[in-house]
Amino acid sequence: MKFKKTALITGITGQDGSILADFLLKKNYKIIGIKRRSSSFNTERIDHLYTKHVLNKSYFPYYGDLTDTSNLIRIIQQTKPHEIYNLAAQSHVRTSFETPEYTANADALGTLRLLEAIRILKLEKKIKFYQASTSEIFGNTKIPQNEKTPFAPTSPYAISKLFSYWTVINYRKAYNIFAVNGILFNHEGERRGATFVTRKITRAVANYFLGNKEILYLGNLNAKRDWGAADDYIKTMWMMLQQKKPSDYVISTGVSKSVKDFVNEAYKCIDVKVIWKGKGVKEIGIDKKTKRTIIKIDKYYFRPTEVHELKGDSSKAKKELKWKPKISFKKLVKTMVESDIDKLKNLNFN
Ligand code: NAP
Ligand code: F7E
Repeated sequence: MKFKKTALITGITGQDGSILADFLLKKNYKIIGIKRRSSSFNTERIDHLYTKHVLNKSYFPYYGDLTDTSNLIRIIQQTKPHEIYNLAAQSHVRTSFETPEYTANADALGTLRLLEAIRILKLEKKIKFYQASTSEIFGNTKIPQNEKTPFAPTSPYAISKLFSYWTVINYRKAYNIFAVNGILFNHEGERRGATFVTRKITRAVANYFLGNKEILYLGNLNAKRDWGAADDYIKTMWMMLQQKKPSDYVISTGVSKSVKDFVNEAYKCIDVKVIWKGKGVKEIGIDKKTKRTIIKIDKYYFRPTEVHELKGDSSKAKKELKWKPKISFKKLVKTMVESDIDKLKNLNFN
C-alpha cells in the first residue's frame, strides 16, 4: 500500500496518542508508535490497531522511552518519519509533585532529546515536530489566556512543559526546524485516564447508577477548568503541522466550569440532583431524593499549589486554522457518563 506520510507518535497508548493514531490512519498515514514496556497490559486504547493495522502494515509498534536517548535516535533513524507528535509525558499534575525529577526527565528533557535526535540525524528539513504543550504553563494568570499571556507555571509538571515550550521555539529559530507548540486546554472523553477528575467522576456516577453506592472522594471542588472534548482537539495537532509556517496555538472552548459544576452535570445525566452542605473539607454532596451522602472531600487530592482557573481564548486557531470546538460541555459529560455505564455493564457480564 502507498502511504501519504509516516507519523511517529510518542505516548500512543495514552488518550490523545490513541485518538491521533485513529485520525491519521484514516488519512492514510503509516503510524510508528512508541510504547513503554510494562509488566501489565497498557495497550487497551490501541488494541484495535494491533488486530487490524499491524497486519495491514500501517501500524508499527516500537518499544521506547523518552528518557532513553539512544533508543529515540535509533527509532527515528530507522523509520524516518515526516511528522513527529510528541505526546508522551508523565501527564498527571498532582503526581508531578511526588515525582518531580522523573517528570522533568520525561516532560522537559524528553522533548530536548527528540529535537536533538532530529539535529544529530540531520533531518531538520525533513521532519515536522508537534509538541503537546498545555494550559498549565499559564498557572494563575489573568483569564482568558491566549498565545500572548505571560506564563506562571505552578507545578513540576507545568515547569517541565514550559521548558519544552521554549525548547521548541529555540530549535525553530536556531535550526529552522518546523516545530510547534499546541497549547491545549483540558480535553476529555471516553478514553481519558481514570485518575483525572472528569473520568473519576463519570466512573463514580456510572457505578452509582448500576447500584454500587460507594462514596466519591474528591479534592478541590472550586477549581475551574476550560474542559473541551478530545475528539474536537486532536485534529488541531495535525492541522498545525499542515500550515505554511510553524506557529504556536491555544486550543480551548472559552468556557470555564468548576469541578462542582462537572459533578452536578454528571449526576444530572442519571437523574440525581446533588445538594451541597457544609464548607471546606467538611463539604458533602447529598443525593436529594435518597438523602444519601455521595460525595466527600479527601485532602489527599489537594495539591501543594493549585491553578485556580483556566479559560482559553483560541481566536488565533479560529482565524488561522479555521478551527472551533463543536462538542458542548453538556454533550461531553453525557457521552462520558454513558460510555462508563456501558463499560461497567460489560464488565459485570464478563
Ligand atoms: P496520558 O493519557 O497520560 O498519556 C500519556 C502517554 O505518555 C502514555 O502513552 C504513557 O505511556 C506515555 N508515557 C509516559 N511517560 C513516558 C515515557 N517516559 N516514555 C514514553 N512514553 C511515556 O496523556 P494524554 O491526556 O493523552 O495527553 C497527551 C499529552 O498531552 C501529554 O503530553 C500531556 O501532558 C499533554 N496534555 C494533555 C492535556 C489533556 O487535557 N489531556 C492537555 C494539555 C496537554 P503509558 O501508557 O505506559 O503510561
Ligand atoms: O484536575 C481538581 C484538581 O487532574 C483538574 C492533565 O491532562 O489538564 C490535566 O491536568 C482539577 C484540578 O487535571 C480531584 O485539583 C478535585 O484543579 O483532572 P485533573 P489537570 O490537573 O487540570 C492539563 C491541561 C494537562 O496538561 C494535564 O496533563 O480538578 N480536583 N478533585 C481533582 N483532580 C483529580 N485528579 N482528582 C480529584 O479527586
